[in-house]
Amino acid sequence: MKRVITYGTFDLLHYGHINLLKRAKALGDYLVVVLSTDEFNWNMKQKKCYFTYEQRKALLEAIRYVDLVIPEENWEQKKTDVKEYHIDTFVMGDDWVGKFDFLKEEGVEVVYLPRTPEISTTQIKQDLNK
Ligand code: C2G
Repeated sequence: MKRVITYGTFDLLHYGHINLLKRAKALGDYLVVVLSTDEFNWNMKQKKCYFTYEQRKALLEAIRYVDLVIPEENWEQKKTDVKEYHIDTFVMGDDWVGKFDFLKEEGVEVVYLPRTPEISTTQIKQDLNK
């Protein structure tokens, strides 16, 4: 049982997120998604989410590739998360390339996947405002 983990806000869920989750799940058998809480988004990522944590969690739990959704409350929890959830592989989009290589020291494979081009929550909001 190969266990994979990934992190994100996943607000205004779109096909770029789905592509990431699909490819992450394909790297193992069980996918843990660590979902940024509203507080973490606002205080640490300066992101104002359209959907609340509970709404974003429900959306993610409805995705066939996702096995478990847990909260992301700070930048430091990754080291403990990978131990607590017996993670084999950590996956993020390549906008984060290199940022989490320290997890290799925990015996975790670190994989950065190409982002899906042209789609982003920011783009969606801009297009809707036109
Ligand atoms: N993503 C993607 N293609 C896009 C948009 C997003 O592959 N067009 C990926 C991102 O690279 C990320 C995941 O989808 O791996 C979630 O994206 P966000 O919700 O924007 O996540 P982010 O705000 O980068 O949070 O501790 C890490 C942070 O929580 C990551």
